[in-house]
Amino acid sequence: MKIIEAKVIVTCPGRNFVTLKIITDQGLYGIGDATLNGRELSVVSYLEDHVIPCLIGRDASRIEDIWQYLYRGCYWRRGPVTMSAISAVDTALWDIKAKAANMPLYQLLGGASREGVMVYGHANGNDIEETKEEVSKYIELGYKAIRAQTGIPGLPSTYGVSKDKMYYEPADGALPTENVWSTEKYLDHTPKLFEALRNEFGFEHHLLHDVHHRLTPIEAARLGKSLEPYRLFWMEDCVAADNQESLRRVREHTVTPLAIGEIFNTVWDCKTLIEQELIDYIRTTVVHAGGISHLKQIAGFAALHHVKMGCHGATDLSPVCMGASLNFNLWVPNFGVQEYMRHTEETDAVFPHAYSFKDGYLHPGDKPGHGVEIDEALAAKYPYKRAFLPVNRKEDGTMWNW
Ligand code: KDG
Ligand code: MG
Repeated sequence: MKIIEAKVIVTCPGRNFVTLKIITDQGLYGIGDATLNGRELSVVSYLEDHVIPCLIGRDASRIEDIWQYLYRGCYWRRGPVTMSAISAVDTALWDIKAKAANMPLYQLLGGASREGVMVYGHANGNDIEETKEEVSKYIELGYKAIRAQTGIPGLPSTYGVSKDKMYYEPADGALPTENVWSTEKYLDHTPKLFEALRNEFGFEHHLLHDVHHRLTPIEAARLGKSLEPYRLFWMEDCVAADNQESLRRVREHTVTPLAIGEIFNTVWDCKTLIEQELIDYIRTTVVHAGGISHLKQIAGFAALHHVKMGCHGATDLSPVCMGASLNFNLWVPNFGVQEYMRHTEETDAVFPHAYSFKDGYLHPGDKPGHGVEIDEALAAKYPYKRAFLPVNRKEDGTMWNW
C-alpha cells in the first residue's frame, strides 16, 4: 500500500489547527494532528518542505520504519516542531492501518483494558465562590475528576481562569499578551481553594490542579505539603522540568502526587523522572510526543516504575489527537486519566468524530481507524489567524514562565 499524496490542512474554527492527511494508492487515507499552539506554521513548513517529499512512494504499512526514518534520518532529532510533524505522520499511518484491518485503533493496539476513559474537566472562576459553582456544574455533568483553578486576589489575571467555561483559548493575541505573576500571592491563596472545595463537596471526586511551571522546587514542595489534607489526584507542572532533577526536591517533601510532561517530546525528556520514580503521572501526548508509536514506548517504560498515563488534552490539541489518544488510553495498561477540555461547536463540526462522553468517561467509538474525520470544505472556510500564547512577568517586571 503506497503513499501517493500527503497534504497539510490549516484551519481556524475559533483557534488554529494543523492536520496532515496521507492518501494511499488503495484509496485508504488517514489523518494526524500536527498543531503546535502559537508556532503552527513552523510545523506546516516542516511537513510540506521536509517530510512530505520523503513520504511519497513509501509503503504506508511500515509505520515503525517511517518513524525511524523521520527521527534518525533528519539528523536534527527531537524538539517540538520535528516531533509534532513525526506525530502527525505516525497518527495518520495508524489510522490507515486500523482502517485497513477494519478495526477501531484500540483493537489493533491490543483491545480494551477498560470500559471507558476517565476524563477530567476544567472548573475555574475569578474567585473561590465562582470556582465552587463551576465544580458543581462538572459534578452535575457526571465528571469523576475535575481540575480546579481560581483567580488570585491582587493579580489582574491568572493562568487557567477564563470567561468561557467548558473550553477556553489561552492563545489570545496577535502578539503575546503580558500577564503578571506573584508566587507569594499564589502560594497563600491556592490551599484556600482546595479547603473550600473539600468542605463543600467532600472527598468523593478527584481534584486536580495545574501550577503551570511557575514555582521553584522548594516553593513547589511547600505547596504540595500544604495541599496534602485535600488529597489531590495530582499537582501538575509544579516546576519547569528543563532539569529533571528538580522534581527530586519536591518529591522529598510531599506525598501530593506529581504530574508533568505536556511539553515533553520524547522519552528522553522524562527518562530520569520515570526511572527514579520522581513523578506519578506522565502527561506526554500523541501530538507532541511522537504519535502512537512513541507514546507506547513511553507508557511501557513508565509502567515499570508505577507511573501512569495522564495525557494532555487542552483545546489546542485537535479532535484528531483526542480520538487517537482515546484509542490509546482505552488500551494502555497503566492508564491514569485523560484531560478533556471540550472543543467549540465550530471545531467539532470541522472534525466529525466517533468519540462520546458519558458519566465522566469518554469512549473512542467503534469506527475503523481512530474515528475522527476532517470536513475539508468546511475547514477551508476558516483561514489561519496568527495567535500567540501569553508571556508572564513577575510584579517587578522580571520575565517568568507562563
Ligand atoms: O497551549 C498551551 C496549553 O495547552 C496549556 O496551557 C494547557 O497546561 C495546559 C493544560 O494542562 O491543559
Ligand atoms: Mg497543564
